[in-house]
Amino acid sequence: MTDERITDDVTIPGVPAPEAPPVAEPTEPRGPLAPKPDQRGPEPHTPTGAASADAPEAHAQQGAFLTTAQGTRLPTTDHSLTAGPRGPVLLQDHHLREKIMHFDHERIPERAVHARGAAAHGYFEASGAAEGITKAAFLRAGERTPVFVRFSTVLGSRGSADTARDTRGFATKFYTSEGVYDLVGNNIPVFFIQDAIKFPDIIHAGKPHPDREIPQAQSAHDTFWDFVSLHTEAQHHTIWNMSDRALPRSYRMMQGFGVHTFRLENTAGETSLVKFHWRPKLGTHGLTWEEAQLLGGKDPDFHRRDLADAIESGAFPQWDLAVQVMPDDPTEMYEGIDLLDPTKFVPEELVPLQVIGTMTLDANPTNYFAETEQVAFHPGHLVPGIDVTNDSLLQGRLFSYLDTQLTRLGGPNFAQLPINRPHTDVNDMLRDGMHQTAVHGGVAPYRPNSLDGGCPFHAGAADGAFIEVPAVVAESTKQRGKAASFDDHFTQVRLFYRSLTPIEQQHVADAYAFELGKCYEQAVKERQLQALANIDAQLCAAVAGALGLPAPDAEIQVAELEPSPALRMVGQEWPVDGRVVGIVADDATDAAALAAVRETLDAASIVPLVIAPHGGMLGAIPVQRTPATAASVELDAVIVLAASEDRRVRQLLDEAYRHGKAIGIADGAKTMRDAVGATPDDPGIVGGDAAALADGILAALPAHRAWDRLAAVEAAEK
Ligand code: HDD
Repeated sequence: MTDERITDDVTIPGVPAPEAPPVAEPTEPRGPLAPKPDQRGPEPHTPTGAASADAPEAHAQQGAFLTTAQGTRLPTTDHSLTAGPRGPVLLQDHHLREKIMHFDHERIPERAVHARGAAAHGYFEASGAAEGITKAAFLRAGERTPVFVRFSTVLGSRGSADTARDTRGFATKFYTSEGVYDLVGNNIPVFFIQDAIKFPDIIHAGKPHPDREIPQAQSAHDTFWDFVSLHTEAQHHTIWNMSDRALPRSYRMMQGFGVHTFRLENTAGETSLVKFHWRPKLGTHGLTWEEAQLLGGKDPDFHRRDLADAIESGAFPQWDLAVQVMPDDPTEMYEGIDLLDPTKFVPEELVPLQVIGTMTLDANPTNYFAETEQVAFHPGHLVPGIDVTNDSLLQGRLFSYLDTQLTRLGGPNFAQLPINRPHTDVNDMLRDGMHQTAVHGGVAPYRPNSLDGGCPFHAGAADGAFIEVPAVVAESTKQRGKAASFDDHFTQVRLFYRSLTPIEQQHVADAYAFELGKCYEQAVKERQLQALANIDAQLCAAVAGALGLPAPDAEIQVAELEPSPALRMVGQEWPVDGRVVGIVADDATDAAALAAVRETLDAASIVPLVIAPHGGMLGAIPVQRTPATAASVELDAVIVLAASEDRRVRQLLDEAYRHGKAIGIADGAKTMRDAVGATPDDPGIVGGDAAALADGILAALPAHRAWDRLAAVEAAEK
């Protein structure tokens, strides 16, 4: 047989084939590239329980030659087997059928919620401060535990935009020596509903309308507001969603909360009620609503790109893990707050945070599907020393997270997927089932047995067994309904709103006005205005005014609490690592000045992006963006070294000005300042030589924005 039937060149009948260009492709078989150090996955689990990076499953592909799934080498993968050069395709083409069959089944169902996410590997280091409240081994002083963290949006599909106004998931898998512990939290400390039985309902209301499947990844529609105005327990979570917390600047600049109260137990058997908090070292920062909307089009991958880029460049994001510790008494209340009600939080001023360790994310996933998509979290993945409480939202979750994986991951063996495997011995007596990959030895997967040497044995407390805290369950009557302490749906909502700074309050009012302005149903808008009247009369008046509707009076008395400054995102200064600063320059820009600005920013761990009229180089300095590819929304600040007549560059500067970003304008580029209506006295506007510009930007960035300018611009634009 010759290879006459196979041609790699497309030719036109009757026209001689052109001379083949020199071949640039590799011609010699090569082995697979060695994985880079940052491409490490969780260590594969060997039969002995020891981790080995050399195990075959560490590298999914081996050998230099293309093969079938059965390992048979292939001569080509570009041509089906046909009867003659122009004839029909033969059914016997085993390679074609295998390839297409596999492709046809590449997709799995996306998560019912939190479908869009991005993840990273890292480690958690315990300070030991938690030893007094929990016996969990991974929280002992000096313990270092591998982690995998997945951040997500809740409502959107897998392909939706990162910057939608939404709650963010913050799920952490700790591969501890005592088994996997999952802390499956959000970036908002309260939840929409008090009971898991309503979860399908709130999600049905938030997801796109079932007839036209719009809007995607948004709460600005009738069914969402219908639900939250009818189930007023949802008002608390909703006002957090209307705040800038629902528009994070970055996953790296986002808090995380365990939401529920957990019961911790120490080695002496003493228990306490605990709330978990992740505190980002870079502070908590938001986008403006306009930035978020622009990014939805310009860079829908903004958050996942930011996370991956930061880790790849070595700017490893870090969070402190902190706890609020409340006494475990039979009331399960603290200062009037029902600790079993997930629509309530405990203000930090009431119970201060105590840091118990630090998490660092230092490696990007090697393969999105294998890791980020297939990771399966579950609030019931617990380790000794951390137990659940009777929070009925949490109790329902304990069912849902296992159950959902049966559809999503196709069977009960998802714990064997590399990303989900514990980094410790597994001896579980679970057998068979779809996608079983283990070859279990022995004949007696039951106990006690006399045929496999009695193994596995029961563990006692001394062997690190997970033994439920013997919390007393009061003898009671079966019922459907909640305690009276769950009835207050407004006090903490008012507390949240009244704790914010004026500009944060303004953004909340603007968000309600936008979202309700997208609703069609008058009754829904009016019902939500009634809820706002109960929260704050001024907030209600502002939103009602924007909607052109009368502001109702409050219909209930809501208690006034001392504001909680910890709820504010504005007013502090934070490290600026990994921030992005655009530098507008051109061929006439002084090369030394440009180099000096870049170096100063680089030394402060800031990413400088040179924006020039053309790609390539400005002298010795590479250009990263042109007017066609630059966008204000990917920048935290701008330095203008060269005036530009380009409409797109001026628009970039105009947006940066309007969004309150720090702007440095060189003396020679003052026309740009005038073009966007800025004055030298505006907050966050810096002038001077190159050194002064870079220093000025470094001084302005820790506050995140020039808040006074932003407030003035937003007020003027109304
Ligand atoms: Fe949930 C996924 C967080 C209530 C049912 N949830 C999911 C994820 C996060 C949360 C971060 C994504 C995990 C990942 O990245 O794979 N969920 C929460 C928080 C809640 C909460 C903080 C309240 C405090 N969830 C909740 C309830 C139910 C669910 C009450 C059902 C009764 N959640 C699910 C789910 C998901 C999920 C359907 C979808 C995919 C998955 O679990 O693995 O089972």
